[in-house]
Amino acid sequence: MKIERIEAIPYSIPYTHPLRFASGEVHAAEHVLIRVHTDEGLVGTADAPPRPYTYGETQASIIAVVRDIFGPQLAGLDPLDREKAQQIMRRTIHNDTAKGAVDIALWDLIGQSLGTPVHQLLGGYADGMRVSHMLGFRPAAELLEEAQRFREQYGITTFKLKTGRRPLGLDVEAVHVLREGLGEEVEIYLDANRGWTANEALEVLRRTEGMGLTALEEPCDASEALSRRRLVQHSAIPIVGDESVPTPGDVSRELLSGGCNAICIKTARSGFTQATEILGLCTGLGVDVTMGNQIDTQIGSLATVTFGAAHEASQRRAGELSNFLDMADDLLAEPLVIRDGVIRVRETAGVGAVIDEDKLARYRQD
Ligand code: MUC
Ligand code: MG
Repeated sequence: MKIERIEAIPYSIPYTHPLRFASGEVHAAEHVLIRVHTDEGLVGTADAPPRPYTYGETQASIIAVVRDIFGPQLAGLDPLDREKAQQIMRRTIHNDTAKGAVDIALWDLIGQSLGTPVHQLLGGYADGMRVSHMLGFRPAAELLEEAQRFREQYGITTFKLKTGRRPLGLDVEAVHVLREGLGEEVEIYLDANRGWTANEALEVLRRTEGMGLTALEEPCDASEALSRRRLVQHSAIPIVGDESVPTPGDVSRELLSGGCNAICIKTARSGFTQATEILGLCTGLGVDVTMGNQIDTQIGSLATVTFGAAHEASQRRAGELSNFLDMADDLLAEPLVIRDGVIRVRETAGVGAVIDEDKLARYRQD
């Protein structure tokens, strides 16, 4: 089996309401659908969600790097030669989301050609993951209403609260309102997307002590090296690296320099191959991981659960798998289902992301 060509299709699907956080906001999923075609007629599928304000990738940059660089360089390769594909893409630095999607599409082809679900090829540990729902910036009362609704409707009992606002009291109030309204049993953790300084983060941790928070993600820019190390040393809860650690090399640097002591893995930017390397690094060092969300569609969330459920260490914590619920529509032919707070992996060959072609025709922009 040989790779013939790689398609990169831009599309846009609106959100039912804007999702806001410290580093940006989204009103529509303006993503790129990646399709790797082979000479045997198999097609590998994945989703690339550009985050211009985080990684500098845009729809146009993803299309250009796939069309002009990765597509021609990978043509003729057997999708089973994963390490060759990795080495080819590694020559070009950055462009993590484009690389991640191509890698997932290649795994999809491998699974299809072997007639095996990819979650089994990766590790086959569990058949699903508990879901964590991400709450964007909103007034505290609306956040509580959203969390209660998601608990009732989907059985979700883990929430990631977007923070990083000033004055700090806004986020401190939101934590108190959520904890009082949701009770002790619900897990709450924070993600500031670099919105604070390390010292402001310490202040927030002081003002939320006793609230049972389980983690604080990307409190400040990782380049604030000394203050951030002080924060990590003084925090009673894990400080999670997210956008500071897109590659295994970044993970090593931040863990060894004390910039964080837990890692968010996102298949959207690491694919399955680099996510495996990052997970090995973390389990080897005894560091917790969370399966994060790059504001993924159902296609992206299916990839996250496929990887996350496959390994013991990545399914311990709830994975961020539900923000497709904020979208007005999706491209997946058979929608993902959240039942009793859990999303299950697909037992079909490959990853299982079959596209609804009518919807793709409606939302594609090329
Ligand atoms: C997160 O964990 O930071 C916000 C932007 C993005 O790319 O991912 C989200 C969630
Ligand atoms: Mg984050």
